[in-house]
Amino acid sequence: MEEKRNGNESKWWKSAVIYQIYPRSFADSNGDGIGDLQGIISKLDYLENLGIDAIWLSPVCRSPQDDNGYDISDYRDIDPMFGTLADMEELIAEAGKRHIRIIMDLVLNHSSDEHPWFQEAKKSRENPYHDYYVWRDGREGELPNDMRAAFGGPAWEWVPEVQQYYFHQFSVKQPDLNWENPKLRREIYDMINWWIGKGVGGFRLDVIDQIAKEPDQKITCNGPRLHEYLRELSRETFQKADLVTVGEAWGATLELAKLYSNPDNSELSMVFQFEHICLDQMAGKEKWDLAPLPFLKLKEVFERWQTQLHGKGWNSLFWNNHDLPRIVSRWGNDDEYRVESAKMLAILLHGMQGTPYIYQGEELGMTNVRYKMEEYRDIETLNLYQERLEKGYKEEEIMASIYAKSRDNARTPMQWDDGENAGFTAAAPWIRVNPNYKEINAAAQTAAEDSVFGCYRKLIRLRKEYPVFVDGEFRMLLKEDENIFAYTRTDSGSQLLVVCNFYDKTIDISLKELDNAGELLVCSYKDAGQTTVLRPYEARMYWKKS
Ligand code: TEU
Ligand code: CA
Repeated sequence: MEEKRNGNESKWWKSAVIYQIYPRSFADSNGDGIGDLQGIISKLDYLENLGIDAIWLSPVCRSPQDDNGYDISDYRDIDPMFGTLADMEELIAEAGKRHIRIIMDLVLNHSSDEHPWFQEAKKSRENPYHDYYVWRDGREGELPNDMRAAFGGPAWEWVPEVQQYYFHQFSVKQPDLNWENPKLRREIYDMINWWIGKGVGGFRLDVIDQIAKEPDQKITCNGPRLHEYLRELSRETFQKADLVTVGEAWGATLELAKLYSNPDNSELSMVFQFEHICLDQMAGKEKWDLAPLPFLKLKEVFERWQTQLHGKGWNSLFWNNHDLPRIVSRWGNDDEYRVESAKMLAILLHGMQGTPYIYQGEELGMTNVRYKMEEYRDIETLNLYQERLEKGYKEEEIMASIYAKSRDNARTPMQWDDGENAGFTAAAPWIRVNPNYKEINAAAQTAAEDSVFGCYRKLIRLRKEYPVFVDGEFRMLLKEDENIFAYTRTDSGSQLLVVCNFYDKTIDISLKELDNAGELLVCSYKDAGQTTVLRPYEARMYWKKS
């Protein structure tokens, strides 16, 4: 008989705000230019002051760092670059004292080719670990099919020792794991339960919608056995503790999200879906093929996910992560209206239903960078540059795409103060610090109520104070308006009203809900201004008893 599952109705993570740390770029404690666990421990008071409830750590397990840790060679040890298992246990304990949970990033779709499993698997077809990975017979130079890897090149790599190809959706050093193999799945579950035993508060599941791949049918996302695997994974691990789990699912649709985040807790708490994130690229093209943001489409996407998951699942709410450009540069204004637009984007997102995620530096209004090519570090960016040069793209075209969409935009060091290297490290940083750190840094903002930091801290507190943030029903207003994003959230006893000018023009707003809007909770400007006029990037959030 299946264990009784506790439903997800009243879970802690429904009123929580989760902060993502990219450890390599957060805080360096030992002067090697790379962020580490002791560095994070030294910043827990800052995070407690911000008011967040959990930290999602990008991977810190042993890794050759081909993809900055998303290529794991030992799932049960910490990479010496970040510290030791003892440091990890100290971080879990110290965060716990501040009522902050630690969420591990689980990379279960693939391992590093330096993992002992793969080192064994490639020795022979009879090796007991051979079928932990996805192999196809063939002849050197005749690929099993024309599938391409996300970081460029074919998705197949020849291994002479076994006269076979192995499948890799990402880099050649990230061989895909074979989830059809129950022995592999058991190894994964045992490892997860080992981390649960260490007191982690949850897991982020890297490209989890790709684990049921079927390369012979050229299927990567949403394979036929995906939800079977997820239900088994949840049953064998996550349901044993009060955890939050969030799956990265670039291929998620609303219907699939209802499976992933089913309130019966049969799979995960929620997923990161990317429909809004993919709007500013040319249809059917890559993220590098830039297009203006279709604002009405953005509103339609948010309205659909807010209304159709209400009571049927749970949304994650995010603009940023370690793979995405910084939102204030992408869809705000990182020049004259950087502060106002960063706050507007925060107010717009944090009024919605779901669990908000703050990516390190987002709470400061950190921006994108425009570096010389030799200053970029990300494998995806470096491969893109070479690939498009070889295809004959002009250098300035390629750089325009890199400035707009490189993952390194999110990976420049956290800007702590206006001292050397922005207080991130005493050594030469692994990647250059954004030169605007003298103006944009935590020290300049943590004491200022009207800073971007102050706005995020207020929004986090409001989510705990007003139940309507968690339970309120979403209703879009002014659907056809080309500049204003406005909505209400309503529960039995109150209403939240959010009105945002998404652009840099001052506009008059005519909205009956403004006539009796109630208390102004937060605004992207210091003063409230005129009720029916929205200044550039002006956002306001009102609350009233209904
Ligand atoms: O990202 C999955 C993924 O598809 C992204 O790499 C996306 O394709 C790309 O960023 C779009 O520009 C996850 C991790 O978040 C990413 O950091 C890893 O590189 C990737 O998986 C492989 O583990
Ligand atoms: Ca370090």
